[in-house]
Parts: sequence; C-alpha cells; structure tokens
Amino acid sequence: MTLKNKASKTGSVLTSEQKEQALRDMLLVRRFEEKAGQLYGMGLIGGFCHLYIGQEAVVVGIGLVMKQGDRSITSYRDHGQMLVAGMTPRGVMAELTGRSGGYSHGKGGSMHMFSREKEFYGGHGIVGAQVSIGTGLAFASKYRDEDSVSIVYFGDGAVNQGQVYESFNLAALLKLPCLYVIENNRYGMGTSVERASASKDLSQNGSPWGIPSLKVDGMNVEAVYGAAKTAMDHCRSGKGPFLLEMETYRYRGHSMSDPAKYRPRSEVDDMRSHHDPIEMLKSEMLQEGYTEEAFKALDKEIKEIVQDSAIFAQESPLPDEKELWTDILVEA
Ligand SMILES: Cc1ncc(C[n+]2csc(CCOP(=O)(O)OP(=O)(O)O)c2C)c(N)n1
Ligand SMILES: [Mg+2]
Repeated sequence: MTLKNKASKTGSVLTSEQKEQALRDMLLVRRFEEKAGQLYGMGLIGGFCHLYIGQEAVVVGIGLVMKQGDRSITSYRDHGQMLVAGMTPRGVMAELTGRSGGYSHGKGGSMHMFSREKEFYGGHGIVGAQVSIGTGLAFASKYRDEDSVSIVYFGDGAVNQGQVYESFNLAALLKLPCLYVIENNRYGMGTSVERASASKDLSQNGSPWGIPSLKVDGMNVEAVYGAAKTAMDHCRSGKGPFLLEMETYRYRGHSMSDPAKYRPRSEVDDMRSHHDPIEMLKSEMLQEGYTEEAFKALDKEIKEIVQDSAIFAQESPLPDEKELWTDILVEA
C-alpha cells in the first residue's frame, strides 16, 4: 500500500523553530562535506570518500522526528547520518583523515565509523549489508521491549539485493520497529536506476509483505519530515515496518574518483538550481520573515564549526602502532 505523502501537498508542517533547526542541520552537513572534499583534494583523506551533498533533506527531515534511543545505520555515504545522529564534527573529520581523535581511532576511515552512545551503527561498504544488520537492530529493540525505532538507509543500487527482501519478510512477520529508507538518488555508481531495476516504483517493493510505504520528495525537508512522522509513529506503535522511498539526488560523483560520464551536466545543474533543499527552505523562510543577515550569520557559525573540525583533525596524531592490536575481537 503506497500512501500519499500529504506533507508535500498540504504545505507547512514544520514550526519556525523546526525550520531553523532543519536549515542549521542541512548547512552543517553541506559545509562539512564541502570541507571533506577539500581535505581529500589536499591528500589528507585517503581511501574512499562518498559525499552526501544534495541529499541533506533526507537525513535532516528524518532526524527531526528521531527520539533519544532511536538507532540508525547506512551505507558508505554516511557522514550526514553521523552528524544528524549527534556525533561530533571533530570526531568524524578526524576519522576521515585517519587520526587517533576519530571515532574508530583513525583505523576505519569514511566508511567504518560507529557510535554506540549515539546509536549509530555504521558506515557499511558492502552494498545492502546494512539492511539485514539494521533489521537485527530492530529485532533487538523488540526482543528487549525497548521503545526505539531502527532507521535503515540504503540506496537504489542496494534495493534489489536478496538480503533486502529476506529482511522485509522478517520485519513484517515479526512486526519489527524498522523504518526502511530508500535513498533513490537515481544512480548506483554509474548505472541509472532505470537500467538496474525491473521494479519501476521502488516504494512498492515492500508490498508483497504488506509493508506500508510513501514516495517522498526527498529534496523537500518538510515533505520528508511529514512522511517520516507518519512512518515513525507507525513503527513506534507496534504495527511493524514502514518503507519510505526518497526521491533525491547527489550533486557530486559517486566517490571522489567518478568521471561522471553517465549523466548530462544539465541534469545536475537543473537539480542544483531548481531543487536544492537548502535554497528551497531558505527562500520559504525569507518569505516568512527570516532575514538574509540571519542566514549569513548562521552560515558563518557553521563554517567555523566545520573549520574547527578540520583543524582538530589535522592536529590529531596518527594512531599509535599498538592500535594495530585493538578492536579486533570482542569477547561477549
Ligand atoms: C555487495 C557489493 N557489490 C558491489 C559493490 C560496489 N559498489 C559500491 S557502491 C555501489 C553502488 C550502490 O549504489 P546505491 O545503493 O544507489 O547507493 P549510492 O552510492 O547512490 O548512495 C556499488 C555497486 C559493493 N560495495 N558491494
Ligand atoms: Mg543511488
């Protein structure tokens, strides 16, 4: 059953405080990612680095609905999820640069960061792996009778993995508090979703198991918030899983080494100029009395936070050699 996303039809659902929060959070993710891109270009970040620029409304809109104790898990495109989960920009940036001040003590990098304190469970480089692990997190919640929802993010390129459907079955069967979020940014590396998926309406992919769903304008933070509220209320009230398909877009390449030959420049330009989540929210707020000066001050404050994280990361020492022998095995 795909429901209509009422939030995008009925106009404003966010209070002005929530809008300011959403603007702040989206700007933090955007500026953080821009800085990560710069540090990568300077050779300070090694290995892979997948930027989230363009997709900010998804994680921020859902973040506005999350409560303490809710869990989240995602793919390698994970920096935004971590910041919204409340992990510090310093700790995330230091991990990106492989320093001891990072969340995995500099041993994990971009794709392998976790925080049990903030209930963020990674950071997974194996496409689709986080879906079954995230379903397990929801199982744990139900088993321990905890009031928490597990939010499982995955891409259009992961959606047709076998383990995704096994997870759907188990979650629906056991009525697990699991919110599945497909971030349909139209491409899995260089392959468009049209070329990769026989199912043309991904929001319907949970229907054989009776998982209710919404297709959402993932560039509109208010629409995301409205849909997430419906979905999280459903999961929290013991009715089982819910599926959200977020129609979104990544402005940058798949990773830093993407030649980007698979999509026309005009497509990217159109999304940036006409559908940018930050610009759309900002212009709505300006109409409601928010000022350009307030925006500039906020942006300056965010840039300082991000700059501080970059300085911290560069000043943090490399991991000690003895770290080679830590965090290898957990004896439960
Ligand atoms: C099991 C597995 N197969 C293939 C890959 C290589 N790979 C890395 S990212 C990716 C595309 C995934 O695209 P999508 O799920 O749409 O996520 P996005 O990058 O768009 O966020 C592929 C095929 C992998 N990491 N794991
Ligand atoms: Mg994708």
